Amino acid sequence: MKPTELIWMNGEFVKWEDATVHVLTHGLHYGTGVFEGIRCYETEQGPAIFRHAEHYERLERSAGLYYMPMPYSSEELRAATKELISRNGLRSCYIRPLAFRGYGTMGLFPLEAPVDVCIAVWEWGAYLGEEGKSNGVRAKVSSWRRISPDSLVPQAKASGQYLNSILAKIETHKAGYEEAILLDDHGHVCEGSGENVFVVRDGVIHTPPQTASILDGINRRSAIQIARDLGFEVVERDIGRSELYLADEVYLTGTAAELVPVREVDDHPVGDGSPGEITRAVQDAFDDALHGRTERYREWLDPIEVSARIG
Ligand code: PPE
Repeated sequence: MKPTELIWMNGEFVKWEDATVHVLTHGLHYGTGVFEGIRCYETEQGPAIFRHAEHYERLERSAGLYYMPMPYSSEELRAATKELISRNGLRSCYIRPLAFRGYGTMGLFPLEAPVDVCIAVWEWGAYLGEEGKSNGVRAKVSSWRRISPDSLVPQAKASGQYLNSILAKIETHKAGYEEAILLDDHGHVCEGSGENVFVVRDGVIHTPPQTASILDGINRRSAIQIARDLGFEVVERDIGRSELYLADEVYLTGTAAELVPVREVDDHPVGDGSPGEITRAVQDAFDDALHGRTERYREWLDPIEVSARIG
């Protein structure tokens, strides 16, 4: 990764190389952290952050689900994010806020451990590759099931929960695929290792419902609205594994990945093995929304005002 100059840490702007923690940080041992992934895009109005407020609202909710009081409000964190992007001189970037149980107590009772918050920003290109974004990725259904709501909180974006995604990612990578699709504990299609999933059959777009242990993706919601605005029918329902093989089109959405077509699942070509028409239509409209090219979705972008911009 390419370092930037500054990182925001507990209210201060510190040098990238000085943003360090003690080895006995609680979150490092037990995964007691919550985080977000957000993107800032270069638009005609200058740099603008996509669905900024929604991401910080989800961070606060994730923290609450793990009984972690946030020492800063969402408004303070949004202001800090904008200032951080400006001070680093970035026009577009990935934004990673993290709140975690800090140094001071060990053991599984975390409520007395301090909560530290940091925000880092850096340039992050196509998560699943430029080639994947244009021509689609090859995916494999992982043997690892997505974390069940009996054991963890699928709707929380919590650090420790990502060990599940990481096992799935490693398994599929070693098998020679670019992305993992996880089933939920009932065997229904759930999501990618870091993306929500959409399946197109007979002109209708389907995506797993909230009850399928998904992360309630902000891009999932945006892509649903965009597809409906384009006139497509979008249905939230349980999806069987074999429907991935019989689908006309499959695509993934996420902040890091944006919208990525899937061209093969378990070595079965999806449709004719190249991104289909509906995927392309939604992907193009989604890309326009991200970059502020559509009036209708401009309210989803939070521009970095001139006053917050330095240099
Ligand atoms: N499911 C999971 C498990 C997930 O991690 C993400 C985002 C999504 C769905 C899509 O959510 P949203 O970004 O709100 O549309 N994954 C983040 C982390 C990726 C990483 O490698 O780190 C992201 O895309 O930023």
